[in-house]
Amino acid sequence: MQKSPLQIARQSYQPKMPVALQGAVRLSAGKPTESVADQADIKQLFPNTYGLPILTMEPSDAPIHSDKTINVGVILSGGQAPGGHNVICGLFDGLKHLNPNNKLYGFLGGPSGLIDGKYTLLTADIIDEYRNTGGFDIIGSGRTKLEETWQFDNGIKICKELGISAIVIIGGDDSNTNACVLAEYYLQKQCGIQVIGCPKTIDGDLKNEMIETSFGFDTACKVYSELIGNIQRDANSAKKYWHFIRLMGRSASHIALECALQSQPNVCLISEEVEANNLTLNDIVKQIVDVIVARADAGLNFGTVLIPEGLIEFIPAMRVLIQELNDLLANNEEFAALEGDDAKREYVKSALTPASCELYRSLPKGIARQLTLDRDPHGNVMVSQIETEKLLIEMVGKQLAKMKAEGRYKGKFSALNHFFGYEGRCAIPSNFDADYCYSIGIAATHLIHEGKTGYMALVRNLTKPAAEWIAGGVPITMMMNMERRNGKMKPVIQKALVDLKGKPYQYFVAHRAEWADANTSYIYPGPIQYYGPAEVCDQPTKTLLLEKA
Ligand code: FBP
Repeated sequence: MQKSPLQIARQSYQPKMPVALQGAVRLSAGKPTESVADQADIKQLFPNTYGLPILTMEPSDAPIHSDKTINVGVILSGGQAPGGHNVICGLFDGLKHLNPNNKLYGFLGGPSGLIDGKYTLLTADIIDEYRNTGGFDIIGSGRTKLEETWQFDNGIKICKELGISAIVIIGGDDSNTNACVLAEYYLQKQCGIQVIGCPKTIDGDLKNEMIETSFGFDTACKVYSELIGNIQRDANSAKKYWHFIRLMGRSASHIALECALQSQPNVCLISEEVEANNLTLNDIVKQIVDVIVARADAGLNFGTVLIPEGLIEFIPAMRVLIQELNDLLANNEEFAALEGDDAKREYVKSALTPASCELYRSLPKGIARQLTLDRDPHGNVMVSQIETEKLLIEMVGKQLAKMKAEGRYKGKFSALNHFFGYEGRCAIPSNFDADYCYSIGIAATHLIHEGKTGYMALVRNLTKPAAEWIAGGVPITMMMNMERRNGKMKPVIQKALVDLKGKPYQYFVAHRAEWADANTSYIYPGPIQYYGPAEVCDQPTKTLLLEKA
């Protein structure tokens, strides 16, 4: 495989680590924990893994070598996030330090690899090829849900064949929920298989009191912010385009908010705010139009608008429409068999409630069609395929044309659309993500070695230099609550949406008027730097810095 000079150089980058993880560790246990909500239900559903203490890793003088040999299986689950390979490298190195005879197997293509018994033995040669690289291609990823007993039992069978006594699941909130269910089931069955989770997702919504950030968020936001900065510089040079930029992130607006903090665009929409203020699509259009008109009055017919990809689901009326569509289209063979967009559109219109039907009919046909595309395995509409930026351009354009005819707008509106998502998910991990992920992998090894299960590996104190980071484990049940999924109440990890009382959002609110203003206050972050001064290369996200300030 041919490599770029940067790839070659990164292969020998040694991730920075907390002092506590640099040799043997000792676990110190805190008090018993409670789930974040619905304690009685979660306790009943997880009798063996509920209430476990938080664990902290401290340096120990004991020899690191252990006579016990362990075989571990690792799974990458869900969307790619920069740093996943380093979690696996940390796991591999951690296991080999404990005992060179320890083995690490990778289950192929995500959770389905465990169910179908598809795996590979990860050797030093393979691992070395993937150190500090982006992507999940070392073993592949997938979105199969691990939730059925027969799947868990297949897992036991393959683990017994390979002598695997621990499974590490690297995933987001849904995958770690499944990790917890699996840990509980394996304890009940007393089959001797531990399950450890690791916090992954570029979306940044797997965070809480103990998990400061999910890995991948840092790199992905830096990539998008670089691109936004480049576009802003172009906009400020040509002075003729409005750029509407949709950013990945499924539900929460953490990515859009972080990119706004890094690049200071003229407008950034925050879905959580839209929901809290019960805004309609027309309200949102008005917000954007007001900024465009004010800038046009100052002779500036250009600018940037950031749009979180989940926006559409946070507009209350749209949420109702999407929910009706989810219910209508779930396993609907009649709909699937219909030929052509028009027949499908008529079918949908005839089944919706009057209010949703009116909204559906008011949408541009392309967007309405995108709302009826296939759902993901969790039954969610795939927001990454809904071109909200085009919808907004069309609606804003119409409103401006109307205002022009009435003499209320004298500018020129020429808009371009962009969607940044896949560009950032497999980028070469920033130093932050490379270091953080490697430490997560090492921490997971120690949790396994100490016989723990139902825990998520954690590394915190992340705004301090890596040497001062604190490693440990948090019981996954602690992050859980009950939520309605597919019509049933289920135990799930609570998703972290943007906190409207939190410091990152408050900072944004305090500055957005000046960013919208005629005086351009763009920031151009430039590309991620891997070598150079720490203030350029090792900075965590603005979100993390503000949260910890
Ligand atoms: P995870 O939650 O699995 O980490 O995935 C996040 C994400 O990148 C979202 O931001 C996006 O909406 C979705 O995955 C896209 O999914 P897919 O990769 O299936 O197109």
